[in-house]
Amino acid sequence: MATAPRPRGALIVFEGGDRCGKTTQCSKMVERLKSQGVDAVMWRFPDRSTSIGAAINAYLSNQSQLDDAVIHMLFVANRLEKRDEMLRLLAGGTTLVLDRYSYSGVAYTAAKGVPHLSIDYCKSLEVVLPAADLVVHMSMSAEATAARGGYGEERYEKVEFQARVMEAFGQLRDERWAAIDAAGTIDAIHEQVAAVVEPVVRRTLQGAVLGRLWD
Ligand code: NYM
Repeated sequence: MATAPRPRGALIVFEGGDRCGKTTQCSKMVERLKSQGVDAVMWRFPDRSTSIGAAINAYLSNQSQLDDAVIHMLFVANRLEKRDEMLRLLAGGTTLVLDRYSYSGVAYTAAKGVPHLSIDYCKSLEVVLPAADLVVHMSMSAEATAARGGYGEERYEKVEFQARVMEAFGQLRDERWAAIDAAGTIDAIHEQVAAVVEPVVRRTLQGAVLGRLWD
């Protein structure tokens, strides 16, 4: 008797402004899924471990200056260089939990207000990437994140800019988005996150089709 193909993994994306607690929530969610027997891994974008990622890191830590279009392309390339591995993992049944994805790419660049780097143009560069099954948007005001430890160390960590990033995220919101108030305790936020993530993971394992970004 032929064995049924292994169901694909879910693509779960966490988005939000700087210092909103995404990384903490991503890793807690992955641990929770694993404890339930779900094959899950966490990735971060930018992936600073590649040579493209090293150039991005130098820019973010103010060690280099780059044209806005160039740094945008580097962020895009940093995701595209991971595309094959993402598709392979998802097809093999691994659930990927991403700490940032293309939504950050579009929102942070759009927040710069450069006319030739519009939201639609930025979106068009990444249509070959897989769509998220769920975007968990950790929502917090720019003023509240600014009060958190370490704020201001990296480029973009300025209240006025972050407020524009929040606005741009608002324009990307669609039916796959779940907004979570990121201002509570770590455990309380985790419970809210789990309540939106777990049904999507279950649904995906039951055979939901993997889409393409922005379709
Ligand atoms: N960022 C992140 C972008 O500007 N474009 C992107 O495509 C991505 C993925 O890099 N300020 C910005 C958002 C953050 C910074 O910080 C990455 P962190 O703390 O590693 O998430």
